[in-house]
Amino acid sequence: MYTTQHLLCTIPLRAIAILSAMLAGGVASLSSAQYEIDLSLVGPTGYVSVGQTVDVRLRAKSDATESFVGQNFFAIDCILDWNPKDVELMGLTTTGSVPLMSSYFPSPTADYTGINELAVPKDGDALYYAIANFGNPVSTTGAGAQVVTFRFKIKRAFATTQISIAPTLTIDQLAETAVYDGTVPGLDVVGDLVPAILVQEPELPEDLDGDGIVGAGDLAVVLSAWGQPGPSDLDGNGITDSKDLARLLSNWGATSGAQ
Ligand SMILES: [Ca+2]
Ligand SMILES: [Ca+2]
Ligand SMILES: [Ca+2]
Repeated sequence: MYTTQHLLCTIPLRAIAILSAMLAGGVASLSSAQYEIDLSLVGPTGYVSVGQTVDVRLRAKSDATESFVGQNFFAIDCILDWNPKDVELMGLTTTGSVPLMSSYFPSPTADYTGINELAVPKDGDALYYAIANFGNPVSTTGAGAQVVTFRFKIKRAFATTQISIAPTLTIDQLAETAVYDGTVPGLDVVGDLVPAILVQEPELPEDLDGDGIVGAGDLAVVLSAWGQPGPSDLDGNGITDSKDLARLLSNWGATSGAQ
């Protein structure tokens, strides 16, 4: 009969995490885990532009409100989902991230789910694995932990595009986004999945209603948002005011390719 120690010596760590998760299925209600770990993709706060390479950080944060308790993770399986016409996945970097034993896209030959069709997947979905150093799970309390940074290149013009984390995906076999805690048997403690939204500067910012021409519809938007922040704050001084009205009037009748 195999002892636990024997198993640890002969089974890859990845398999231990999966085995632990399988074992957890029957005893989840007995677990002491109280908190989930939310995964967020965090992109640039400003506008992106065609040809630019942007960093999208994967962050893991315990949903505990107190900073002195929370949840650790031992391993993360993360399914990325994006529009391959809008952006191209270029790879990942661990610079600035928490220390991990492994942080990678499983190679196409090792990825039994079939999600990773290339070493750096290009078709709009990718499977990423993070594994903590053995015996040293990662704390996600307080501000949370930066797990890894994905690099994307902006391929074409768009208003917005979303890079998200899919809860599940089936190509060859069912894959699930999961966060394994460090306990034995391990539990999946994944919580909310938060996407990154990339935004490009509009070709014609004064066309607030998006009909392709600066006109009465846009004037109505400015007047209805008077004194407030938002897209109608064209000069970015924090409120919609006479400066924005002047800018709109000076572009009256201008058209964009959207018309
Ligand atoms: Ca893929
Ligand atoms: Ca308009
Ligand atoms: Ca303004």
